[in-house]
Amino acid sequence: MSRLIVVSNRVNAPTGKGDETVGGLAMALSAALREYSGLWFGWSGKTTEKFTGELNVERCDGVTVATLDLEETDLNEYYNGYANKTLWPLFHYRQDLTAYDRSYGEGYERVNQRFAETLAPLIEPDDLIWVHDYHLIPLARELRKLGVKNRIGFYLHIPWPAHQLMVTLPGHQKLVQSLFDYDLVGFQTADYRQAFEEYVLTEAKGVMVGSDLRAFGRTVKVGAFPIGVDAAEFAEMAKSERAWRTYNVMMAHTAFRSLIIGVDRLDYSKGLEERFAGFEHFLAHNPDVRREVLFLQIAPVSREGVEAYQEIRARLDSLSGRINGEFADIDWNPVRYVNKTYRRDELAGVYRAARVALVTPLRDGMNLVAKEFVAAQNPDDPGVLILSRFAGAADQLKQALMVNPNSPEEIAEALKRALAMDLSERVARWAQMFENVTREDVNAWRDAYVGALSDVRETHTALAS
Ligand code: GDG
Repeated sequence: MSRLIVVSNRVNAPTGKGDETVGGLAMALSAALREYSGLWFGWSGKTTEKFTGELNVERCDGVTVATLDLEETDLNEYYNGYANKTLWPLFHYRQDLTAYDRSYGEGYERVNQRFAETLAPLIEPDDLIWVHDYHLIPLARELRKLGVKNRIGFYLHIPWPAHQLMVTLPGHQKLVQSLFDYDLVGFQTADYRQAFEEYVLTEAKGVMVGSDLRAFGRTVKVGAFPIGVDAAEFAEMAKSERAWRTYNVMMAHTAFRSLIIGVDRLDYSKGLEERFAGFEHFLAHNPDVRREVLFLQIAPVSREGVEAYQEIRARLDSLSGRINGEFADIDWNPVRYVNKTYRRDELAGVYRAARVALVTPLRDGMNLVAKEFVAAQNPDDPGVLILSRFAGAADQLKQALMVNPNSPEEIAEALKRALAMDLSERVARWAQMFENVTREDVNAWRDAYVGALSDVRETHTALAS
């Protein structure tokens, strides 16, 4: 069996001690690496004064990780710059927040070269290379320049934007062309794959060759591979001692009220302000039941180096304060808004204690929280998922109460319906979603992707000769 090399911007290998606070993606990638013994390569999260290309190699819970340090300028131009101020907002349909700065683009190219130069000597002839996410789109091109002929796959965790949005990016042709140095390009959903195909067919005069795409003189396989969670592990974790403890704390604090929860990185794509507005609308229009609920929003801060994130944090502070100011009583606060990060088993307990989950991103590649919530429910008394139609997960979790996250009325209406839903309907909806998250779990995702990449015949060798 070929070795697998996973490349991602950050390497967040779990310690295996059960005290994980890393996200679902990190768990998914380390599961993949344990299965196909291999290597996880990426940025260490540390900066150095002068880039040396020196590798830090260690073993973490059965996974070999190799990381490199980057310069402060790299961090500003590549990570905070092009990745998080240009591609992230644009691909999440926030053209208003998208910064087009030449130095960001240059830093992005430079760091991708640095990744390639450091990684290339570690690659053995039969290795499969799996590159993750928008930070590293040009990596295959840089590796090919260095003579790497291995099968290389790319997986995009975030949405691929509509054609008319993509063309607003200066240098979009070059960026898209670099995806044709991969053998396989994977998306979360069929919609995103189609958006990519539409760009290639219209903008790059590409053609479909069977289910492959041909453009820029190369052929690439494209596919939709919806990411999953480790549903079995999550369901187990929800019954763990620590999860029970958290569950009991939650139950005691809600004092027989219905708990509504949201769990998201503090990011403008997650629709937090709109969600708060939806909850406020619910409180304002349902005076008879409003004291029976408590909304807990867990939102660990992220990307604090980017102004848009500082701004949304300030706005949410004031919004939660305003809602509490308006509706709270001496013995009850409707909103509990927390910026702390919790352990995964504690989160599982919180999910299980919740009657309703509000997962209402404005755009989201997939959204793992929706799937984790489903996996953690008590089968005899499951909670209700309210889901944005703009989350990739909406494609699979069709029994959720679907909402347009831009409409406070729809969110409020769905909340009312969820809180009143009888047990038999809750069980029926949940059971189908649970079947889906269990069948299309993280292992199925990994096997489908790695299987498709392994099946690619040596196209680059063939084309080069
Ligand atoms: C990208 C795409 C796509 C959150 N708070 C805590 C915590 N989390 C964990 C959740 C979940 C993960 O973080 C967040 O996953 P998402 O899917 O919502 O989102 P992104 O971080 O935006 O990730 C997304 C994903 O990649 C995978 O392809 O679904 O669309 O944007 O696992 O549980 N984890 C812990 N403590 C917290 O307080 N331990």
